[in-house]
Amino acid sequence: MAELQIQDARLKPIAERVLGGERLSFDDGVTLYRTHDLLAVGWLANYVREKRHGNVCYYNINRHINPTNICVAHCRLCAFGRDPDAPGAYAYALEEIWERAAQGVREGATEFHIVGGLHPDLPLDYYLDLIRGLKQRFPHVHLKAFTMVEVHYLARLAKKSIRDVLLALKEAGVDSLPGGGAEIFHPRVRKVICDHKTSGMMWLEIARTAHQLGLRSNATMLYGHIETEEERVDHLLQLRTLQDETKGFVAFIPLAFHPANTALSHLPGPTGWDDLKNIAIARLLLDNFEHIKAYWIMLTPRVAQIALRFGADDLDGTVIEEKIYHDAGATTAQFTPRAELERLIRAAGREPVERDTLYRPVDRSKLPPIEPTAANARNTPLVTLTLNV
Ligand code: V47
Repeated sequence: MAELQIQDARLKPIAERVLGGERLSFDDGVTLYRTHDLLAVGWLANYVREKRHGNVCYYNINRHINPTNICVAHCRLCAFGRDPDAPGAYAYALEEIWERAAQGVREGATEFHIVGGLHPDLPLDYYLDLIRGLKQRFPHVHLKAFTMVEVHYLARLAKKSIRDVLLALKEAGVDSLPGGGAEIFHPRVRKVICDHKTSGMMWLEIARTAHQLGLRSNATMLYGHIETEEERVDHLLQLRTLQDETKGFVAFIPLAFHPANTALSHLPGPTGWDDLKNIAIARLLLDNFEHIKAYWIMLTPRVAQIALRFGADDLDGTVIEEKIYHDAGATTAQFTPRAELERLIRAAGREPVERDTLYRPVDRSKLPPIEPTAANARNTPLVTLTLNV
């Protein structure tokens, strides 16, 4: 590995701690965010990344399913949620979700990533039936479903405890939870960007409960809006503390804010510099997280590829039909074929490994064959049924 060159002297003691395998502090985190010596920060993050994962870069074949975009939360950060009578509002019938899922399976999906709006009328049973139906039809596919925020809302609607809702979801077939809804934990920020949403404390408490019940989860941080550097570090260290306790987080995903079509559209959004900084600092502060994901949908494939030398070891998946960022003006594709993900990874000098949701290498010989025509089928329009519940 090339020698580390530090231009900002404040990074020297931090570099010594990283190279000595010591944990970084809150102040170290703030210094890392404040420095302009991005190459030194990236070098250190890459050092940690290569120590853990060598040259491997993971990706998966997955399909996003968003059962509904009807949402009562009205988060200012979001362009996806709609009022029930707003143009473009939808709630899929279960049959339609299963049909979309079948398409995903034909395309080789090993994971369904299922998140949606907080619908005022869809009962817990709709979600349990959705999951049971998927598990019954596609038992080999991992169901990564419902954020802590959705779990909280479902518990309130069903007048059940968080624990009981998580247990019911697990029993129905949920295998793990995605990392969304974390945003920035600090109440000052939440009050502005998502004031009606589950609090940061509650998000962490639901993650703790899920982990205690044997449901692993991811964690995210939404950056590039109104948050300060201190609030980012606080967010990361709260995740680190919980991970010390439960060891339940699988991967951390920094999410770049896309302002278009949101109530915060006057904000400029993060730059490429912020993107690489957030990947690298996550890798350095989250010493108890195994995986840092460069989510290409948010970062663009080009920045995500560079992130593979700044601390990230995963590009996420083929995705298919991403709605949340595309409603917020993302111009990336909604789908990247497996061959293209592998090409991006190889071009960055890394070795692609197809993984499942829990980062076990996928043995394709044990799975149904990927249909050669499936990539074209993604454009087949599906009839959207509106539910009356
Ligand atoms: O929680 C919403 C974010 C998240 C916007 O667990 C926005 O593997 C940017 O969590 N601009 C949902 N971001 C997505 C998510 C995720 C994605 C990929 C993988 C995983 C995983 C999780 O999207 C929300 C919110 O933080 N979001 N609106 C927006 N305008």
